[in-house]
Amino acid sequence: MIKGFLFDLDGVIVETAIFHYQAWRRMANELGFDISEEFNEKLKGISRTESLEIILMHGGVELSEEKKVELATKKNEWYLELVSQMTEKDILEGIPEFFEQIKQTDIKIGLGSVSKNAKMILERVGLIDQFDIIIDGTKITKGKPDPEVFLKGAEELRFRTNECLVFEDAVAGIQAAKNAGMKAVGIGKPEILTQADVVYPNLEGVKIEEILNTI
Ligand code: B16
Ligand code: MG
Repeated sequence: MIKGFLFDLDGVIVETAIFHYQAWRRMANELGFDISEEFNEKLKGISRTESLEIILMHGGVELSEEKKVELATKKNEWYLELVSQMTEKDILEGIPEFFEQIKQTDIKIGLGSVSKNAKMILERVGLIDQFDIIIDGTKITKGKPDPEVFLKGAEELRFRTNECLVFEDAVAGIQAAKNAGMKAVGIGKPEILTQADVVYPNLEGVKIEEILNTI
């Protein structure tokens, strides 16, 4: 029986991927190359340091560890400037109604995000109080597709892994759920999220009962 829902943040609750992309693109441009929106797909659910490595490899740029720390810090400052404009209008379609539905059940709500900025973003958009537990980038050492983020989520909720259901928009995130032994609801396109147990474009109009009967 499913007792807990573990939500990814970026791409499921709020659309911060565009701000990550803009900040990484600015950094790449300063280094003399560009990154496409298609390339940005590969960075979804991937930690800041791992994303930087992937981008530098893509641009064929080799840098010292010191310079990498400097660039990751700069990118985060640009990202924070962009997200500081966010309001509750940036919450993705269907989320407030879906959370209302959850409140009518005994299901607990957890966050499973790789982002170190997750709490700040949830506060900005006024959703932080909806969560029973929060696992973010400050609590984990391995990014998705490693299952750590979701295993810690189950542990903090005090549920077994198979009692938790993950909501994810990233291929790496669905893999992390599977690696944790959990079923996963994909948010996005079925042709991309092939490992998800069920896929919806977003949670608008989706009934909890319908999900639980499908997976
Ligand atoms: P930060 P999620 C992930 O969030 C993003 O998808 C990914 O693009 C980002 O690099 C990562 O968080 C780290 O974010 O730089 O804020 O610590 O999808 O796991 O909610
Ligand atoms: Mg995501």
